[in-house]
Order: sequence, then structure tokens, then C-alpha cells
Amino acid sequence: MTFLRNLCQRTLATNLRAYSVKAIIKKPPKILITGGLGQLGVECAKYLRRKYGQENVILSDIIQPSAEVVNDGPYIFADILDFKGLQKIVVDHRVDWLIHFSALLSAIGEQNVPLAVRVNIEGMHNVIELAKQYKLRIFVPSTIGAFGPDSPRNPTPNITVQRPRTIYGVSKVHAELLGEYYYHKFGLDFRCLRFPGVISSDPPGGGTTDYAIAIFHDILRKGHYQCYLKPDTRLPMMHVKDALQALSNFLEAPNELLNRRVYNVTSMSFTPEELAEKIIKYVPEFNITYQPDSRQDIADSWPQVFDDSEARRDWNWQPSVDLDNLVELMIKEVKEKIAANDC
Ligand code: AKB
Repeated sequence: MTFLRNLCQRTLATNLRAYSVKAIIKKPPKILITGGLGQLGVECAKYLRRKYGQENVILSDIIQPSAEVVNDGPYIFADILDFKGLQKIVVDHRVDWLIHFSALLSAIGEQNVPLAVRVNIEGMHNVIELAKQYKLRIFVPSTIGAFGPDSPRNPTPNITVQRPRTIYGVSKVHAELLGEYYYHKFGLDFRCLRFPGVISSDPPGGGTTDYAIAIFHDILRKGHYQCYLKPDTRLPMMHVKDALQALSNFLEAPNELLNRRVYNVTSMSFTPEELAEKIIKYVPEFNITYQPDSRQDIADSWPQVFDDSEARRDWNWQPSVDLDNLVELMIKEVKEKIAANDC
């Protein structure tokens, strides 16, 4: 009896050891990030390299990278409009996951619609076919901009009327639907998060929510900010730290947990006036003026409060940065950025 019990315990221990060794040596995914020199790419690469190893995350774009980017890890040229070139990269680097950031944002897209169609729509066709051919897991960000004036704005649920009025929004609805279609038709592991305005210390890149980044840069440099939205324009927002946390948790979430391929995520909602009131605590002498331009029409058609309860329920999404933390973090991070650039 004792012999049998000892034998069972030894077998169990061996199995457990084998299991944990297997868990430890599980091969990390090889990840390719397109549009890597946009707002999210560099920070995303840093975040995922800490998790999966420096060599396993390849940043790509068609732009010349800074020395800092090159020193941080693998960086390659990749044109999302060149299908063959993308095939070569996936084969040469044995890519498993694709994070497709390349896109023209809402305000800049309106200034060059043909280019937005090429980059946002044709580019999406290429990467989705690529992901299907090579059985890649593919992440494509969508946005609050995928909603329009007919959508409920407060709150905006996961499934509702969309009908956006910008080419950016139209291209994102197209990406969402195409991804869902490839999932149902071909079993493609397509994953998509609808992000609110993402706030990071990197300079803004042609979006409508970018006032919430520009305000910190202008106030800390000049003590004054002229806002292109009205003071009471409420929009959903999140700090980049939360955006990357959401992206990474969602990419790792087991398929069985996902009831959808596209989820809303958010952290908070505020107006320029409310943001300015918080900033005054740190920079009491600053001054803000308002001169709304064409971006006001875009903002007025977007959600004010985003309902992300499905993401919270299905894969346990939880933001960690609220408005108070956001202002504190941004003051610190933008000060550091300004100091580094002035050196
Ligand atoms: C934009 O303002 O265009 C983007 C977005 C909300 O997708 N930041």
C-alpha cells in the first residue's frame, strides 16, 4: 500500500515537473508590428519585448527610424501595400502574430481621402490575406471613430448602429467586418479592440482626440494652449499604459473566452474643460483658449461614454489609470520628453 502511494506521488510529481517545464519552455510568439513609428508602435514593441524577448518583436514601417528605435530591437522596412514584400517578411522571420497599426487617423484622413483609402483599406486587404495564408493571429485596432451621428453616444454599446462620417471610421468598420467575416469563413484568429483617444507623451499624429496630448506639450513649453474643440466636448480616453495592457491581455486571451472578435475598451471620459481643471493643479499659471475647427464636427459624431462591459466580462479587462493618475503621469512623461529633446 505504502509502495503504491509512493509510486503514485512520484508519478504525479514527475508529471507536474514535466508540465511546468513545458510551460516554461513554451516558445514565445514572433510578432510583427506594422505602422510601427505611429503613436503606439514604439511603446507597444517595448512592452511586448519585455514579455516575449527583444528579438521576438519586430517593429516595421516605411519611415527612417531614430537611433533610439534601432537600438531598442529589430526594426525593418515593410510597406503594407506590397503583398509580396510582406509575404517575404513573414516567411523569413517566421512570424506568428501580426499587429497592424498602419492607418491614417481621423483628421488627417479627411485631408487626403485617396491616401486613407489606400493605407487603411487596401492595406487591410493585404494583411488579412497574409494572416489567412500563413495562419497568423492578427490584431487590428479599431476606434470610437467607427461610430457616427446615428449611434447612441452615452453610452455607446459594443453592438449598435455605426455609420461613421469620416473615411477613417468607414475604413475601421470595414476592417471590423472583414475580420469577423474571415474568422467565420476561414477560422482566422482575428482580434480587434475599439480604442478611445489614446494619450501618450509621444507627439500627436493627426487625430481628433489629440488635443488631450497637445495640451500637455503646449502648456509645459509655452504656458498656453489653444484648443480646437469646444470646452464641453466629452470624449472617451485612455492612457497608453492601459491601451497596451488591454492589447496584450486580449492577444493572450484563450479563444474560448471570446464571445466576439471586436470589443470596446475605455478608461474614462472627460471634456477639455475638465482636463484643464485638473492640469491647473500642477501648472497654476497656465491659460487655455478655445477655437473650434472642423475637428469639432468629427468629435460631435463620436461616442461620449464608451460601454466596455463586454470586454470586462469576457476577458477581465480592467483599466488602471483614471483622470487624476493620467494628468500626473502625463506631466511627468511630457516633461521628460521635452528635456530629452532639448538636450
Ligand atoms: C483619432 O482621434 O482619430 C484617434 C482615434 C480616436 O481613433 N485618436
